[in-house]
Amino acid sequence: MRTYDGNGEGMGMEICAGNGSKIDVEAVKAVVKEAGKLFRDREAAGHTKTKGVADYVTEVDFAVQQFIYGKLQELYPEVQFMGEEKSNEEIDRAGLVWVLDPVDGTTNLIHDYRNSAVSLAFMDGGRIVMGIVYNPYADEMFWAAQGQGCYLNGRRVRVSSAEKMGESLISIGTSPYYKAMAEENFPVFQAIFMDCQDIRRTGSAALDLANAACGRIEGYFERGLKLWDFAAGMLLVREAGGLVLDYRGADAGTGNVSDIVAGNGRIPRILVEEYLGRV
Ligand code: 2AM
Ligand code: CA
Repeated sequence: MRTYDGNGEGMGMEICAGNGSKIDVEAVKAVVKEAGKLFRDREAAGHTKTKGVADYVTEVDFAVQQFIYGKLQELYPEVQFMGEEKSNEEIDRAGLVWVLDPVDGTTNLIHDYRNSAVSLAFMDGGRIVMGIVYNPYADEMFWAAQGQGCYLNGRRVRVSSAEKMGESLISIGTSPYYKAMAEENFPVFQAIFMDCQDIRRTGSAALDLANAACGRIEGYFERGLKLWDFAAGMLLVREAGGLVLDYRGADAGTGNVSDIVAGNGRIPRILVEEYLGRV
């Protein structure tokens, strides 16, 4: 990937993909922001379907996906579209792909807990080259492109510099859709809780990663995340100077399902070495 006018987040910023396609960053952000208005529809949020254990979808999820899909198809018909609420069997990962989670934090949305986001990544040849996480409740737009840094509402952000567990706020992921793992997971949460400043459980992987990218939390981990949960947030964290690892301490990849340990430049290593490596 190459970028035009390489001054980070500027007007007229474009992402140039391998095949000559040009993505207008501001236009894509505008589409995502517009879609965020659909989160306000409380009636649609109340119309739910169960996809699996603790795994739900609402009419808001479908509406957001349909809106973004329609707009991006109009703007970039050559780019494939992977979305949580559709079949993705035909996707050729060697090409250009949007990876969308229309609502990350669906359980929060159902409860009007106001901690959910749109997560949109752009992949070129299997690599994530742009990521957007938008929290419509706080009107916070996180954006990163490969080699360009990470930005929150236009301001450059970086991960925190904490090096010790005792000064760290850690967001835990309970993997509620794999309840059988609770017996292994909860003792680990307890061990981490005893050593860190405090723990949080937010219900949105994309926002946990965004919050790590801008230094609000030092670490976040969860097993069995799907690519659309973490694709955009992973780039945010890395472009903000942080780590996104798997449970063995290797750099996390872009597989369809992954265990993720993310955060600043130090705490994810401690989490893997002292707590999670044994899971
Ligand atoms: P969602 O809100 O888009 O469903 C909460 O633990 C995190 O895990 C959220 O980011 C949530 O995304 C995601 N999640 C929910 N169900 C999942 C499933 N079946 N597999 C993987 N991730 C899931
Ligand atoms: Ca979702």
